[in-house]
Amino acid sequence: MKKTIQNIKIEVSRGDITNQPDLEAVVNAANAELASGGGVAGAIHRAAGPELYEECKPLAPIAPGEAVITGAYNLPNRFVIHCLGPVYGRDKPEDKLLEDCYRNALKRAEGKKVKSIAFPAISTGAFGYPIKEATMISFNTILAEIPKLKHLQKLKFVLFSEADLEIYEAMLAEV
Ligand code: AR6
Repeated sequence: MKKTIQNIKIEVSRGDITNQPDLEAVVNAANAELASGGGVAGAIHRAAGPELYEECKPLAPIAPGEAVITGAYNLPNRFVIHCLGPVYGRDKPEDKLLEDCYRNALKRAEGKKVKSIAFPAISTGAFGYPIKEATMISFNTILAEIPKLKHLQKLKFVLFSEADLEIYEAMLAEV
């Protein structure tokens, strides 16, 4: 599903964040050490290759809500933006920290004049954030940031499961 909002194409789609060749940057649902791991972080580090972690090491650790940008190495993109989402029930206030993730990721993208970006559903896997609440936060934050972005033309949410895709599609239909 696609929609254009204030000249930015917003798309929600089911897929793998490591297979987004048309997008300049992909966002990693990272861990504080910016290392490989499970879920998105594991997939991104495996696909990018060991050089990604070499670039990440001196930038770590990061705190919940923070984002850093690196090269993408063997991924078909130019940049990886690593965000540390909040662990639901532990990192407080979790809604504000998740907002910070999306806002800081977009700031890092803007800093490199990124024109297109893909986001996974940050914090909704291993970190346990309920998907509906997290989806609402991601949309609200992105919609609030859009007027400040001069370079971004396309933003895609890449969802791993059909159930998550349906929640994102319902949200995009509403805005
Ligand atoms: N492409 C797109 N989405 C994916 C992919 C993929 N390849 N793999 C998983 N998802 P998670 P978090 C979905 O756990 O909750 C890691 O171990 C997944 O189904 O990757 O922020 C790190 O090392 C879920 O909907 O991120 C951290 O320690 C969403 O992406 C920790 O997990 C996020 O799941 C971060 O936890």
